[in-house]
Amino acid sequence: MKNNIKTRFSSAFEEDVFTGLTSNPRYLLSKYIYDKKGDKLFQDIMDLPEYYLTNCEFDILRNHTAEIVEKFTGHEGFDLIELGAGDGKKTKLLLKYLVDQNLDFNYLPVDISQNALEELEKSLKNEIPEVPIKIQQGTYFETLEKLSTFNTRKKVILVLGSNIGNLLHENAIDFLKHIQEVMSMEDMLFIGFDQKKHPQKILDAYNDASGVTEAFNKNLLVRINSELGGNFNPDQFLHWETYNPETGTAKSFLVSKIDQDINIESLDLKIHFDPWQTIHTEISQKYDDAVVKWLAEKAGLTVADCFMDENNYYKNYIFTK
Ligand code: AVI
Repeated sequence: MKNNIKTRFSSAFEEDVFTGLTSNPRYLLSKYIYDKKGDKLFQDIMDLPEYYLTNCEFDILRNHTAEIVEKFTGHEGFDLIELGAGDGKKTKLLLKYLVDQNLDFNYLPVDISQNALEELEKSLKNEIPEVPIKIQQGTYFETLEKLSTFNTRKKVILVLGSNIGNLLHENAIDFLKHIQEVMSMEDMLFIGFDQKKHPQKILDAYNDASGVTEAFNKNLLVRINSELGGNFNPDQFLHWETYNPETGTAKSFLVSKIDQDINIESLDLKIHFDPWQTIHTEISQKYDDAVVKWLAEKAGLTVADCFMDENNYYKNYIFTK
């Protein structure tokens, strides 16, 4: 039986879509939002007035550059390893300062996409050509392991953008544990956590007036249509955001507006939606100091420092071993 199921799928995407859409309640994994179109929509989200996270983190890095960099520097220089660098807009602030101060460092952005890394390298060569960049194509943990085997220099690992918020606590602890395992006593993790705040502010950030986040969420359906032969009509689904101020969890859903049948050819799957039946698509967790401390300690790490924006909307923490 298990083997039969295995041979049905030719990719993890197929298998995960099948599992999610045949579960009760239905779900799709948010990591699949990010194809070329999803990456572009996320870039657009980061420019939205409602999406405060980017500006807050930018302000923290701009207003505390010297204090932050002071913590980074080691006896023999350091390697700045960024997990999920994106377009590097915020990191460039730090890089510019490091170059201006003539500090001994290498910048090692890690990404699964060679293309994204080459774009980043190209833009850095134009904007701050003095940055010693060594792009690292691969998965986060394989690359971190490789880097710690060959290198004994201090590692400063950057995880910006509250990316950890897309993980359930259990998975966030695993993620931090993996990082902890490759850290030496001198190394540090500099990581962003979006904070609990007025619930309306959070709801607005994930349900913007111009509909970019709606398109981002619905890109899951668009992708299933184009890659797996699905016949979803995204207009027949509502983008719906909830925020639970007690747990700090923002959740995105797609809600069927009508009674409808969906066919996904390459999965040989037909599913029916009753009106208002849901697909859960993403969590964006919000934190407070106590929860961040708990996560760090569960992963064998200590909170060594913390920097925040003037509204306390967002915080970057330094974790050490
Ligand atoms: C990438 N991640 C941290 C974003 C977030 O805030 O959860 C993804 C996102 N989803 C909707 N808007 C932005």
